[in-house]
Amino acid sequence: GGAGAVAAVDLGATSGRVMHARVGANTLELTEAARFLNTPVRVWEGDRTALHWDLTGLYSSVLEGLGAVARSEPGLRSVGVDAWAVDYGLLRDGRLLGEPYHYRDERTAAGVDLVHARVSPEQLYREGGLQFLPFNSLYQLAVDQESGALETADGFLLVPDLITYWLSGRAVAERTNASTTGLLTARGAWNDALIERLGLRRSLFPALVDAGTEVGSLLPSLELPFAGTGPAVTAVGSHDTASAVVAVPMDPARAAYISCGTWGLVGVELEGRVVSDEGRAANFTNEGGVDGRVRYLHNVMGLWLLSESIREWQRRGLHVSLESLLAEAAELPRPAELFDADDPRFLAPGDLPARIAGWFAERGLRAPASPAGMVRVIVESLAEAFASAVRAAADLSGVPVETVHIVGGGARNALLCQATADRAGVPVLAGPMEATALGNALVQARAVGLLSGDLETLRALVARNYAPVRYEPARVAVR
Ligand code: LFR
Repeated sequence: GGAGAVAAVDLGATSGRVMHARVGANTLELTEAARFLNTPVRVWEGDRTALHWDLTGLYSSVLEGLGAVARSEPGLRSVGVDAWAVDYGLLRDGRLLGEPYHYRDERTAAGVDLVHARVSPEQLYREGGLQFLPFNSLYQLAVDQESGALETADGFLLVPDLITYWLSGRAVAERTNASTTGLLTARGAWNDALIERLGLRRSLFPALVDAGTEVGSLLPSLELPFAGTGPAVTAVGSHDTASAVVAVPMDPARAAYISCGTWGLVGVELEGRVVSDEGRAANFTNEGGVDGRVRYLHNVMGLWLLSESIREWQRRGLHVSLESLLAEAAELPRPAELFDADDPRFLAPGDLPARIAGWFAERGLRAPASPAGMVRVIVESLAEAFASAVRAAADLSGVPVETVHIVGGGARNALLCQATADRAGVPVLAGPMEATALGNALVQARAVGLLSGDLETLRALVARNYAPVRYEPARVAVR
C-alpha cells in the first residue's frame, strides 16, 4: 500500500510526546505534534508524602497532541500508546481509583519481603524470567493488598493500557508490558498459580493481547476533529523499551543495544528465554518483545543520574544546563576513579551529587568538586556500567557482540557514546533518538497494512531513513 499516517503516543519518565508519523514501504517520517514534561507529584497520605504520577495531566497533554494531529491529518489511520513499565492504575466499575504510584516511591521495599515470604526469588525467576527490581509490579501489588487498596478494586491496568482504555473504552493488557509485572508464564499467559499463591484476585487482570492487535477506535465522546469514524486504537509494544528495540537498526545475531533514556536498558534480542543461575546473579531480565522475541537485558541507572543531579544543582540556585556541563566535562581529563552506576542507592529522587560523594567517601576517595567534574564522572561511570552489561549480555546469551547500538536521548550525548565505545572496545552506532516513537509507529503501520514484513524488514526501513552516527573505540583499551 502507499504511505499513510499514524500517531505514536510515547510517555517516558522524564517527558512525553505525541508523534505524527508517515509510514509506508519506503517512507518513515516523524513530526512532533506535542512534547510535554512528565512531572511526578508528592501527595500527603496521612502518614507520609507519596510519589505519584500525574496521569490525568499527562492524558490531557496526550489529547492536546492528538487534537493537533487531527487538524493536520484528519484521515489518520491509527493511534498507539507506549509508556514506562511496571506501574499501574487500579479501577472500580471503570473508574480510576487514584493516581498511580511512581516506581521510585519508597513503598515498594515492604512488598519485596511480603512476596518473598510466599515465593522464593529463584522460583520467581524461573517462571517470570525477570531481573530483580524492587518495583516490579508484583511487589507493588503486594503492598496494595496489605493496605487494603485491592479490596475495592476490580481492575488493573498498566500505564499505557490505561491511556489506551481512556482513548478507546477497551481494557486490555498488552503482552510486552504485562511481562514486566512478573505475573506471566514463560509462554506469555497470566500465571494463575502464582497469582493465586500471592493471594491476588485473578479477575483483576484483563485479557492479554499482542502488539499489533486492533483494540478499538477513538471514543467519539473525545470529540477529536478526525474525519469519519476516526483512527483505530492499536496495541503497540506498549512497554517503551519494547517499542525502542523494534526500531534499533541492528542485526540481533551480532549486536547489542542500549535503549538510553531515563534508564539505560542494555542487552540483546533473542528468540527464546535464557533462564540461568548466572543470568539471575547478573540480574538479567527476559522481557517480552514484539513478535514473540525476548529482550534479554539489564537495567542500568541511565540519564537519570545526570537529570537528577542537574535538578539538585538548580535547586541550590546554580545556573547550569546539561548542554553546557557536557561541553565543559568533555575538556576535563578522564577521571581515575569511577563509581558503581548500578548501586540501588541512586534510585530514589533527591540529592544525587551528595549520594555520589558518599559512595566515594566510603572508600576514602573524593568525588569531583565541580558540577562539570561530577558530570564527567557520571558519564564515564555510566559508560563503564554499559560496557560491562554488554559483556555480560554477550557471555550469558552467547551472542557475539560486534557493535553496540545506542538509541533514545542518550544517542545525542556524544561524550557518553564515545566513552561507551572506548570502554566496550567495539564501535557504537548512535541513533535514532526517537527509536521508541518509531517502533510504536512501525507496529501500528504494519497492523493497519501500510507496510508488511518481519522485524528485520522494519529495521531495514529505519536504517535507510535514520543513518546512525558511528563512534570508533579508542585504540588503547580504556578500563
Ligand atoms: C524505561 C522503563 C524500563 C523499566 C523502567 C521502569 O522507560 O520502561 O524498561 O524498567 O522504565 O518502568
